[in-house]
Amino acid sequence: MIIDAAPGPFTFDRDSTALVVIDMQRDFLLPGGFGESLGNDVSQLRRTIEPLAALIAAWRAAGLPIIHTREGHKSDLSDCPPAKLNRGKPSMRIGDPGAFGRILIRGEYGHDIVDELQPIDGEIVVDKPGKGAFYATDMQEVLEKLGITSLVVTGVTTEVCVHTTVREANDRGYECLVLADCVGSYFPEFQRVGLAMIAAQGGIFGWVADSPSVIAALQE
Ligand code: TIU
Repeated sequence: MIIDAAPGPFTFDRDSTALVVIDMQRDFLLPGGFGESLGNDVSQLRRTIEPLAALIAAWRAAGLPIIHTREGHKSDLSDCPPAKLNRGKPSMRIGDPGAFGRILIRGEYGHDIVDELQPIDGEIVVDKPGKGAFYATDMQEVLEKLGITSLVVTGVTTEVCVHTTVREANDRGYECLVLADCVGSYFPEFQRVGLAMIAAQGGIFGWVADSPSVIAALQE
């Protein structure tokens, strides 16, 4: 399949490409949740839900693999370094009781994926303690087992977990296409510049396109 992308066409095969959906979790996306408590405008992230739901439906219909990730920690926070726990001065911190359970703790309601994008049986969920999907996870093993060499990357947030994951993947030899309408940042300027950084310098660590062109290619 060939996708019209920046900085040029992105080519991928059905049998070696996975869709990666990063951290579409209630704690980041729901009004009243952790993300909003940090002073963020969650509508900047919520605009990705509808196009992502359409993309996931097309990806499922094509029978290709989907990997969802969730950022979060064990209930005793033993996998959360103090440098992460103490960062900034938020009104709520990781592990504190929030509107949707303890914030970013595995097993809590807020840690799980929003209703619209819930994984179905057979889809892989990678739980990660960091921003990147490769650090301290079995992501690479999962991809190798599936014979995956290309990733179509979506989710939140563009400049944090999406960027970190794409940079980690690029360094490991994966070709990454990031879909602009399916990734979101709380900050519009970071969204724009975050995407520009990926495709600059001849695609220094990836390609950027929109989901309708991927959906059209899947349906060819
Ligand atoms: N998933 C992800 O990006 N985690 C973050 O903490 N992002 C922020 O932008 N805060």
